Amino acid sequence: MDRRSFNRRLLAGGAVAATGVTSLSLASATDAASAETPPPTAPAGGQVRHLRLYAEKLPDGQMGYGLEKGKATVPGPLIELNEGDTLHIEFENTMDVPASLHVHGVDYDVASDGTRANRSHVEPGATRTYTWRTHAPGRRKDGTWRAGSAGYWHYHDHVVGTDHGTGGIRKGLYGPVVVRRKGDVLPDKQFTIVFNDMTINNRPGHRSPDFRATVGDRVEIIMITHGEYYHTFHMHGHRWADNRTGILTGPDDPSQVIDNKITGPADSFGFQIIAGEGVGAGAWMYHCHVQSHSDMGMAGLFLVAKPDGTIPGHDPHHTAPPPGDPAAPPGAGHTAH
Ligand SMILES: [Cu+2]
Repeated sequence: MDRRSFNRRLLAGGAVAATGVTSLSLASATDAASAETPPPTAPAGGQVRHLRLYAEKLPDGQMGYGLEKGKATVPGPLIELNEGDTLHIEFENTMDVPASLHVHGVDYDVASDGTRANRSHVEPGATRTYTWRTHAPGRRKDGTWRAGSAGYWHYHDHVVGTDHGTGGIRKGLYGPVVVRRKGDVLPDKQFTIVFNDMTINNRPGHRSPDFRATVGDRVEIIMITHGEYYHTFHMHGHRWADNRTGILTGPDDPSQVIDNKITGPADSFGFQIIAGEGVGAGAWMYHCHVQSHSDMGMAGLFLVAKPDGTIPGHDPHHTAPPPGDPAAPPGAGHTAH
């Protein structure tokens, strides 16, 4: 992937975080609609990349990461790498409390750990460069197999509130990381869903984000859990393989096919589905399947439209937040898509 498309995908991730939907697509609309042509795949890694990331206080009292000043979102921007890539992140803490950037899954020196324990946090107004490295799988000299970095990972603050970042995570300082292996199938659309305490993406109960796609789109879900509770992530009408990519590698892949997965704090996984495959367009629920949690509002909609844009049986006003609801940022409501 060249630098330009890398940046575009980063920005696409930001759009997902901000509005719960993105209209950007890697493949053309006809590719997405047919699912008959081979999808594009990830190239080999090995690039050195640079990124600026800001930690900011948001107007509603939450905190977020953003690629530009004043553009922080919850979740933070999607950061994508290919195995072998190195990413230097110039991280600026614009807040009035110390903060950090701590990542799961990739390789980093202790200076990029993002904790007070090794003084790799960032004081208010200061900047620090964090370096993440990734590697392809391979055989060690002792003959054992070393896993590659590819996977669905995440980053978060490790400093705000406590030395574990409990306050920062609670307020929204977290985001997704995807590391791909050469040949991994690339999606048309990507959505990040974070169960954080009893919220989805820090939205209050019954105001969870909806995600929108068209029948045939290859949709990637990046699912992360934070906070105090265990949850089960369930999607209606769609299934995935419980393996690294969520896609079966062939008829003999022994991975279990599931539509529900238990997930606890700091877990992350991802998968790709073909929107509406075998089931058609509609307002498909996704939710935590712990019954009291879904009853308290940990549920949203995967809105799969027909090619003409209509969603059978879906009344966009039925579940919309009340007018003037301060919990619904502009553009984030059910009817704003
Ligand atoms: Cu739950």
